[in-house]
Amino acid sequence: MDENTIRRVVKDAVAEAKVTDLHTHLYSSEFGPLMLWGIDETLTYHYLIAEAFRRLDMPYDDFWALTKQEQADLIWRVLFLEHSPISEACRGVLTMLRGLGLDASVRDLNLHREFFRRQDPAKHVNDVLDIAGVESVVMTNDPFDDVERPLWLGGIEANPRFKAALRVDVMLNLWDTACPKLAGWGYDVRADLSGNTMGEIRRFLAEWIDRMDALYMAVSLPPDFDYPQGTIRGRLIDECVIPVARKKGIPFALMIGVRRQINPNLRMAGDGMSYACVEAVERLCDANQDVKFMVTMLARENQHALCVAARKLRNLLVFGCWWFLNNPSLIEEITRMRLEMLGLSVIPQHSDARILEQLIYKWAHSRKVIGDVLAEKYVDLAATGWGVTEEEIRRDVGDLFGGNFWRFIGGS
Ligand code: FIX
Ligand code: ZN
Repeated sequence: MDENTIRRVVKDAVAEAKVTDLHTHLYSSEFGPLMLWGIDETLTYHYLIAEAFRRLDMPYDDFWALTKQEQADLIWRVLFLEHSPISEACRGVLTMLRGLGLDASVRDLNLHREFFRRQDPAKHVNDVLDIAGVESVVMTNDPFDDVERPLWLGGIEANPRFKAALRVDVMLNLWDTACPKLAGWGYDVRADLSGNTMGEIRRFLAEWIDRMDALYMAVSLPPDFDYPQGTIRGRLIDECVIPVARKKGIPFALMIGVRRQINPNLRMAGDGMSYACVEAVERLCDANQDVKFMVTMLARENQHALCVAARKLRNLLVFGCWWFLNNPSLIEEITRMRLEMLGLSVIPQHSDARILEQLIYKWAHSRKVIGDVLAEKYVDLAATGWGVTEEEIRRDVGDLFGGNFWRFIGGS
C-alpha cells in the first residue's frame, strides 16, 4: 500500500470501529433518573460549569439555586454566545448537535430543546450509541448510592449494551461512611477492621460482583496513593479487593491523581489533580502478578513512567486519557508515546461520558486524533519494507477500540 492508501484505510477502519467504552458514568433508560441526557444536562456538564464560572461573577449559591434549564441558558450565554466556543468541552456540544443531525449554527437553545423533547429515552439510547459507533459502554455502579442500590436489589434488567463495573470508592476512600452502612445492611464489620470485618467485606464485594455481573472493580484515588500501606485503604486493598479480584478473575481498575474538591463551591466541578506515584502502581502489580490491573493516571507528567511500568508488568493494562487529559493535543502526545512504547497493547481511550449524547463528540474527537497518530505509525512501518495489509490494520484497530479490553478481562 502506498502512503495515501494507508492513511485512507486507517481512517476508514478507525471511523468504522465498534467501540467498547470501558469507563463511563452513563446509565441506560431502565435506571430512570440516573440516566442523564439532553441539551440541558449536556450544557450543565461539570466541565462546562467550571469554564462558565470563569466568566460569571455571581455568587456560587445563586447559580446553584437556578433550575437546570436556567443554568443551561446562562452557560450557553457566557460560553457560546458572548465568546466563541473553542474549548474542547464547548466544541463537543456542537459536534454532538451536528452528530444528531441538528443545525449546530442555531443560536436559539429552545430550538434544540424541541428535538430532545420528542425523543423516547429507551430508543434514543440505542440511536445515540449507534451514531457514536459505540457497541457497548461500561457504567460506574456504586452499591453505596441510595438511588442506584435499590434498583439492583430489585433485579433491574439493563439494556444489554450497558455493562457494569463495581465502584469501590466509598469503601476505600470514605471508610467512616461505608462502615456503618455495611453494618446496617447486616455485614458484621467494625470500624477498626477487627473480627470478621475483612471476610464480611469480601462477601459484600463478591455478592455485588455477582448481582451486577461486574466486569471489573474500580476506584479513583488521590495523588498520594501509595502501595503497600498499612492504612485502612491499604489493608482493604490487600485483604479484600485483591483477594476478591483474584477469586473472581476480574481486574481491579485504578484511576489515580484526583484531588477532590479543591473548590467545594463548584460542587462536582470543583475537583483538581496532581502528579502521583507510579512506583506504587509498579509495587502493586509486581506483588500481585496473578491479578489484573487497569490503570489510568490524571497527570500528563505520569504518562511516560506508566508506560515503562506496563512494559515490565504484563498484568498492567494502561487505559484512556482521563478527564483533564481528554483534549486533542494531549491525546495525540500520549497516544503516540504509548504506541511507541507499548505497541498495540493499550487501550488508547475511554469517554468518561456522564451525559448520553457526549458519546458522540468524545468518540468523534478521539477517533480523529488516534486515527491520525496510528496512520503515521503505519506509514513509518511501511517505509521499512514491512508490507501492511488492510486486514491487519483492521485487526489492530479492533483491538485498540475494544478487543484488548475483552481479551484482558478474559471474555470473548
Ligand atoms: O472518578 C471518576 O470516575 C472521574 O472520572 C469523575 O469523578 C469525574 O468527575 C469525571 O467525570 C471526569 O471525567
Ligand atoms: Zn470517571
